[in-house]
Amino acid sequence: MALPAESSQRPLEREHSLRLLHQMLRIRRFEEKCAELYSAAKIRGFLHLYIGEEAVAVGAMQALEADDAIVATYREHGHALIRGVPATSIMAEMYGKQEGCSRGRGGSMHLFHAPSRFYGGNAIVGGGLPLAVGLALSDRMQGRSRVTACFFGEGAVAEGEFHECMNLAALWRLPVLFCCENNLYAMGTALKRSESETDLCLKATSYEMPAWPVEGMDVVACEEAAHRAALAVRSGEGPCFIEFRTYRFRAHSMFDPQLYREKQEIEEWKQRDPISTFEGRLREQGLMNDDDLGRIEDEVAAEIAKAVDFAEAGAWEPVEELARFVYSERPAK
Ligand SMILES: Cc1ncc(C[n+]2csc(CCOP(=O)(O)OP(=O)(O)O)c2C)c(N)n1
Ligand SMILES: [Mg+2]
Repeated sequence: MALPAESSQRPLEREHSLRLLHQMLRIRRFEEKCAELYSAAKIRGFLHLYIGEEAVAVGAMQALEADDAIVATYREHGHALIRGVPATSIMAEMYGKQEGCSRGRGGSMHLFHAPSRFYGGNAIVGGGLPLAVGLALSDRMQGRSRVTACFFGEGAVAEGEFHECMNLAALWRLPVLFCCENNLYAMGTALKRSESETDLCLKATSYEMPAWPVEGMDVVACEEAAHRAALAVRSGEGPCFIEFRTYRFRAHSMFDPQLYREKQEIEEWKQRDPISTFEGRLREQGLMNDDDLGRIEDEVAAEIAKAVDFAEAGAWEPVEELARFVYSERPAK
């Protein structure tokens, strides 16, 4: 029997709670804008939205320090934003402009920003896990007290890489915080159709790694779990695994008729929207009023408008530069 997901009953503090709400709204509004720009053919290629899952990235990232590293999947716009990658350079990347954080060469699925230690944006399912283990190994060998947070979907547990990474990270007690975003589907495949054992924590525990499930629609529960896990990882106890139980409200990507799930199921999960439920909780506790929410929405709207203007004004990389970086450049002598 899978464990019940941890939720949070802790009393909330106003300033911090408003910051959490602000962060979740930044992701939601940024991605709503991306969907609109995709329809207008301003953004091309693939686009995977995180809408519905915002509490996971926002909550989990609260436990990370500036020096820690992050590895994410192709559903990573929110993680990049919260990590501090400027919205302007993310939007320019979505447009394919050279001012983008990956010089317009990566697009939506390959956001990358070394100054924030944000190592992608990885399109290959499970592909981020070995990167995270390698980053953590390098920290361990150089005696640095850092955490690498690795976000991945539950679809990755079907990959051999997942098991190799769990094993090595646990065997060598590497400082990795494995953040599994279990939204129940890998494209159109429900977890229960592809896994003989659907208890993901049990898989991690079989590698002798502490693992527990968390209510992924509750930003405070996500934050508490991440703090607890990051503390253990940072203090040298080895890796931890958190299963964030969440749900994506939109299609897998922009082309997906969603024939694999019932509309009613989507509607039921929307009742647990991490943003509106948190807003409700704050209002109930007298921690937020209409003015607060209006101010936050205005700030978010201004940030996104600036990002779009920046991307619009950006330049395409000149054709002569296209082969640049195929080989590394020698530093000037
Ligand atoms: C190795 C590999 N196999 C298949 C794909 C095609 N693919 C893209 S997304 C995806 C589903 C992944 O689902 P999950 O890990 O649960 O993440 P989610 O999209 O739900 O966030 C698949 C199979 C891929 N990108 N990489
Ligand atoms: Mg999934």
